[in-house]
Amino acid sequence: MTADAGPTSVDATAGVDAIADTGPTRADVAGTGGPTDATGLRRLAVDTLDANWEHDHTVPSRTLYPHQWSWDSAFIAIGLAQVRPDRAWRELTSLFRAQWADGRVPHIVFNPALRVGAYFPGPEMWRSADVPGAPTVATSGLVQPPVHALAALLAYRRAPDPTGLAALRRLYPAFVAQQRYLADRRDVAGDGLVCIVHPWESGLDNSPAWDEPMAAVPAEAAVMSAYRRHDTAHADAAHRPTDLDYARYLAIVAAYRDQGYSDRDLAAGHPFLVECPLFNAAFGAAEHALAEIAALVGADPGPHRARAARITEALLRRLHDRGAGTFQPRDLRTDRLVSARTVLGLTPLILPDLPTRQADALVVEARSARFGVARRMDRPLPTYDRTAPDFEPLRYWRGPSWLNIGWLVRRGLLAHGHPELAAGLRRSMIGLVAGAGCHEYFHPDTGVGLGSPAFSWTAALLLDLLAE
Ligand code: 9WN
Repeated sequence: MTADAGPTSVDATAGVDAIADTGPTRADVAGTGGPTDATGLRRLAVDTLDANWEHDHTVPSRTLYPHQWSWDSAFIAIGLAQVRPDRAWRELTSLFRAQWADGRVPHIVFNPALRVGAYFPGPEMWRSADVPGAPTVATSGLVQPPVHALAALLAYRRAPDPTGLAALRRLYPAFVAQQRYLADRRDVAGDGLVCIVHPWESGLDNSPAWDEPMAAVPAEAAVMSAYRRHDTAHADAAHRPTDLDYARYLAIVAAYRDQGYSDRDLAAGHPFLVECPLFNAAFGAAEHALAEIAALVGADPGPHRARAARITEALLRRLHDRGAGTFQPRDLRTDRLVSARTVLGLTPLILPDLPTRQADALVVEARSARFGVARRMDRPLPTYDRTAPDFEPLRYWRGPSWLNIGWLVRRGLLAHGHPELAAGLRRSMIGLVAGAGCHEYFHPDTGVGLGSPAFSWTAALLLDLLAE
């Protein structure tokens, strides 16, 4: 198959029970655009990952995102571990080769072989070469949720051989440095949580969660006339962030870059400072994973367990909204929790030490009409409260369903004793790909495929779901 040439769309969230519940048997998926059985789905996923493999990493999409992305590589490694374990380790190794001297893992590692303009904003905007401690290869200066240690642990569990153990040994100090960077340099409020300095760091770029903090970032949509956006040449502009969003994204990048990406004095004037529940849940989950990796590689798990407990405690203290029964981002510029109910709030469920009371409240939120998680889901999990007046079923992270988010929430449901809900979510996610192919995201009502039709983490996480 050719990259970005997957099937387009159609409804098929029902009828995958045979695949979802009993493994690789024929499923009765009526009138779909994707394969109809587990073997076909697995083939599609492997073909997608193979087509997107680029010398030492996997691009998220050949057209929209032709470089290496940080949290994509983590999700991708989880799937690769099943079918191409050597590539799973190369994926993580190439990403961490671009780690900065301060420990930050950049959210984009640019492929120097690609032409200028292959992605916007490219290396000319980030200018990482000007920063002492940045690697030789050009990168962005931002980070993304630290899901890499968890991914490495899960990859190793799928392929527990000497090569994997050697890779864990090599990567362990890099994961520790990644966590140390976040703990030491990004705890802007001094409360034990990580602060993100750009919506791109959340991975859910234009989530309604960022509307309040973004409204305070001074920028005019008109500045975009000076640039050529790459994304809208490959995807419908109505499904992407707006020009005003992009103008603000660029203004925040410029502010951070012009300080040399130094994290000193952020509180004094950086235009976007937010504590995100997903980012911090990943930060805590990383310490849990590192405790297990430490035990495997002969290091001390104790400090990781202690840090994990402190992160969960800080999340509860700072981001838990008791009235709403969910977690909300905190805007550090106003010191207030944002009010939009997004799927970000459900993700602390991945923390195994989240107390039962708060975990139960999250399950209530997940099952509510806002998110619709059920044993038999009639619609996929949306990224935003589907009852909200500004729910947008087509626009990126403002409604559509994404597999990485469903995959995280499903892990959380399993961790907190809800196997039937986890099974319902899994069936719904497999149904999305059976219906539309390995799309980047999906319409949260119809399951129609949106964005890139050959998206790597969809393929990788599908493999993981099929193997369960
Ligand atoms: C900006 C690569 C990345 C994902 C993000 C997703 C999107 C980039 C973009 O694509 O972001 O980083 O250009 O829109 O929001 O989660 O890592 O797949």
